[in-house]
Amino acid sequence: AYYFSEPSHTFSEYLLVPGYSSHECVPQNVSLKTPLAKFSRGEEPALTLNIPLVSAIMQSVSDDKMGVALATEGGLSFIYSSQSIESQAAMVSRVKSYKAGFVESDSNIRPDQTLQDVLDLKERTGHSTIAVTDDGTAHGTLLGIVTSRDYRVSRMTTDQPVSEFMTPFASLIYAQEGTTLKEANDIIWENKLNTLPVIDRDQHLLYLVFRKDYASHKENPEEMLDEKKRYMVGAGINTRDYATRVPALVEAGADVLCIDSSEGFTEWQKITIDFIREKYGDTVKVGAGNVVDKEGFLYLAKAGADFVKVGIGGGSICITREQKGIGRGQATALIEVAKARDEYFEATGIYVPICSDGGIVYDYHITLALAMGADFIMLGRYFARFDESPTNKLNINGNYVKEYWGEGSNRARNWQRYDLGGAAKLSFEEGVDSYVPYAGSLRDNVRVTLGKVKSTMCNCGAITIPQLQKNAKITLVSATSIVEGGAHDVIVKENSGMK
Ligand code: MZP
Repeated sequence: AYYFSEPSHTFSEYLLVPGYSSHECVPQNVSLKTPLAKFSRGEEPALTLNIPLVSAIMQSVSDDKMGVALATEGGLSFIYSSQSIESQAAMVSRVKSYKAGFVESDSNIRPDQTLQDVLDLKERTGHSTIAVTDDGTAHGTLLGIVTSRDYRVSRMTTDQPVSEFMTPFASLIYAQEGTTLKEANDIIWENKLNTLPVIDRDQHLLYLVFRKDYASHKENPEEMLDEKKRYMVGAGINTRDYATRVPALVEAGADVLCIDSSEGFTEWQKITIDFIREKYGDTVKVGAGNVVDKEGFLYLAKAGADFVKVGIGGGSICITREQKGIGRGQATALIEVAKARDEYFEATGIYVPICSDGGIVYDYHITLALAMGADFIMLGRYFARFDESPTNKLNINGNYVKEYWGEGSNRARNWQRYDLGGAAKLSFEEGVDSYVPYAGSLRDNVRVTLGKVKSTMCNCGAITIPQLQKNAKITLVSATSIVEGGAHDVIVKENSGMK
């Protein structure tokens, strides 16, 4: 047998050591843009994510609702594959045909933020319209709209007739005072409008709602009534029925596929990738995995995977390590695979992004995973806690929880994920059925999480993910210093602090 010389470690055994932060190292300047599919040196990646988070290929996590919510924030869901081809393809096409809000998909800011904040946000996000709502969310009541045309908040209370404020392409449909951003957006979509005046009871104009890309289309308003914004979405596939599942998902509009398997260092994965390359060349992007060492990574990279997923046995609902005795501490697996990815890039000029899958417990684990070389992170438990996950919200002993179960549990019975050939069945469980604490909306949580990630990146002197990967200083911590890292030697008041 081969013995690894080091024990394998997990995220909680590491900390980041701060580096020098220049005055430009502020969270507002941080970009979390990251490649999703492989690219050659000097070229731009064909697919990128605006935030490095993807949701797990699981029944209890990634359906079309989750797909829309996460894509709105700049991430991506992989719609679960342990369902019929028809229903999975239908979920994909529902995300693709979602009537993405023109304004809803823009950034919203709170009323207490200054015009300069709005302008900074517009600059950073490239949005042509920023909505100001009373609670800073897409569901809040509109207070004003900042457009790229004149950079002013277009809230106006005036005695002048509405028509004086109408642009040549403005509609004759008005929304009443108190309309929420979401409602205004729905009216805009349903009526194929580009502008919606919102008026008070006396018909005075309160504000105009512009569709997001109004400015770029103002010379040719007809053009914008054929096209609509389409969210990116991924989909899981397996190494059994790919010959029929892949074409259906491609037809439904999936932007990227991923072979969903608990153990990816297998010929089945190569056969599946070969099928896709023969039928579609490089036009269909497909990730593979999961692996936990250099050998596994190289096998899948050479087989033509567009990205490689890392992690065996670290998922919160996973009992693979207990049942089969296979796996590896997630941090160690990631560090080795990231090194292999960099060496492969040096040798071939092809950068194959890697995804750290499973085992994220605290938000800082995300930052650590990025620093250790992950290009993006797949999370199950994290997303299962939100309103948008497909599972029931229950009240257990006075606390709200959501259900969350593994793909290898008897409930999901995703035998294809654990398939090693032979008769098709799930012969023993590798996952559990569980509850996770309910945590509210995806949007609010993702924003807090990414706020922490950006802040830590700045502490490490990095405003991009590649800079973090290059500059981060990471230390293993002793068991005693882990204790020192939490509140200690005090009596913590109830409800104080956070998980
Ligand atoms: P986590 O974010 O909940 O810690 O882990 C999610 C990951 O666990 C998934 O992306 C998948 O790789 C893995 N998973 C899903 N089901 C099982 C199982 O039943 C599992 N064992 O390990």
